[in-house]
Amino acid sequence: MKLLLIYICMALQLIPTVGLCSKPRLVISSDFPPIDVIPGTITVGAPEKRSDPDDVQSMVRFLVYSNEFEVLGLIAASGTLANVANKQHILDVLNIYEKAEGNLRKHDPGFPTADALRKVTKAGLSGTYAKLYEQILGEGKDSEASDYIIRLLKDPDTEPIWFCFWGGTQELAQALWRMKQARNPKLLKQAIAKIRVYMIAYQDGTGQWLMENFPDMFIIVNKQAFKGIFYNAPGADTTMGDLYWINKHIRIDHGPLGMIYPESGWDHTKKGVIEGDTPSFLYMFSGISGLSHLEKPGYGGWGGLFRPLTQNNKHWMEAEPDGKSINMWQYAFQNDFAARMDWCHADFSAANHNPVVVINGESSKEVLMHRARAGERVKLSAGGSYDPDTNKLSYRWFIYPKDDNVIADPSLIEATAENMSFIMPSLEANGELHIICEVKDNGIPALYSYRRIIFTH
Ligand SMILES: [Ca+2]
Ligand SMILES: [Ca+2]
Repeated sequence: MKLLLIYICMALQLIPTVGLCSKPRLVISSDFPPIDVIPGTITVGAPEKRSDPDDVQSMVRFLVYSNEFEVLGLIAASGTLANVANKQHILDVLNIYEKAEGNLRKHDPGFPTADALRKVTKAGLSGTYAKLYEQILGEGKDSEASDYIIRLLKDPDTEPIWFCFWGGTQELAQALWRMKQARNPKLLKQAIAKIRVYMIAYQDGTGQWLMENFPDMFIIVNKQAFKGIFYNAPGADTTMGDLYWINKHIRIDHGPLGMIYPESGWDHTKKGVIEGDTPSFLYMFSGISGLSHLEKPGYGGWGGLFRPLTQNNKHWMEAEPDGKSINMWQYAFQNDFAARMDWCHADFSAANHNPVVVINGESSKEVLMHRARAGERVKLSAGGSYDPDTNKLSYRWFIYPKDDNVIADPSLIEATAENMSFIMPSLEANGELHIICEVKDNGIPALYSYRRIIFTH
C-alpha cells in the first residue's frame, strides 16, 4: 500500500498507487448477541438474550462482503446485558451462512467457506463490556481470543492486520499487555507496526488505554459519526433503510441470512438499519474498491472521513461528528447491500454486479496520482468502463473531500459525461486535489463504482 510508481498511463501519466496483491487481512471483534436477541428496550426476557441486535444486522452485511477480505478472526467479545462473551452466538450465524455460501459463490468464487470462518471464531473474555481498563487488563484476563491475537502478531508475515472493533477492545489490549510482559521490545515493535485498528466508540476502558500507550499504533476512532449509517440519521433518506426497505431488500425472500436480520437495534420502536458497527468494514471495502485508500483515513469514503489526532498521523478521529460523511454515500452502500443479498439466492444473470471503472485506459481499483501545473487543461476519460451485466452506465465527477482553498473550474463541479476536462487550479504547497469518478449502472438495484484521481503540482 505504499505510494509507488508501478504503471504509467500513456495518455496522462496517471500513476496508480501500488496494487493490492492479496485481500486485506481482517479480524472482527463484536459484542455479539444471540440470533434471537431481544432488543434492550424490551424489559422482559432472559438477561443473556436482551441486548443490542445491531451487531447481528452488521454481521449479516459483513458476511455478504466476506469475499473481499482474508478473514483471520471473528471474536466474540462481551455483550448482552449479562456481559458474556459467547462464541456460539457467532457460530450459530455461520451455520446459517453455510446455507447461502454456495449461491454467493456463483457471484464470486472468493467467498470463504463457513468451515474456514468457524476455525477462526474465538471466544473473548466475559465481563469486560463498559469496564475500566484496570478492571479487565492484566494477569488472569487472557482468553482464547487474546492468545490467538498474540499468535497472529508474532507471525513473521508483516502484512497489516486490520482489527474492526464492534464492541470493546479488551482482547487486543490484553494481547499487547501480555507481549509487553515478555520483554521482547523488537517483537512488540513488529507487532505494533502491522496493527491497524478501526474502533466504533470506546466500548470499554482499553480503547483509551491503547491510544495512550501506543502512540505509534495506527488507530481510527469513530466516536459518533458511525450513526450516519442509521436509517434515521440527520440528512438520511429514511426510505433507504426503514422497515419497509429492510423487509423488501434484506429480510424477506433473500435467503437464510436475510431471515435473521433483526428489525431494529437496541430501541425496538426504531425499525430499520441501525448498523452502527458497519462503517468499520465499509471503510475497508471503500479502501480497496477505488473510492478511497486503506492507509489514508483523510481521503474519506463509505466508512467516513477522518482527521489526524497526532502529528505522526497514527491516530485518527472523525472530521465531523454528525455522520454526514457516511450518509452522503447512503444510496450507494444501501443498493450495494441489497444487490449482495440478491446474490444469496439468485443466479448470476438474475442479480446485479458493480460496473468496472476505467480511467484513461487504466482499469485497476487503485487510487491514481497525477501531476499538473496550475492553469493546465487536464483531460480525463472514463471511456472503456463496462458492466458485467451489460447495464447502461452514467457518470459523475466531483471533488472529494472539498477544499475551501481550491477555486475549482466550474466545468469540474457538475461533470456528468464519460469524458471531461478542466483547468487545473492553483494548490497550496503540498496541496492535493482529489477528484472522484462515480460510475453508476442502471441495474436493479443500481450499483456504483468509483475511482479517485489525485492531482498535485
Ligand atoms: Ca456492537
Ligand atoms: Ca451491473
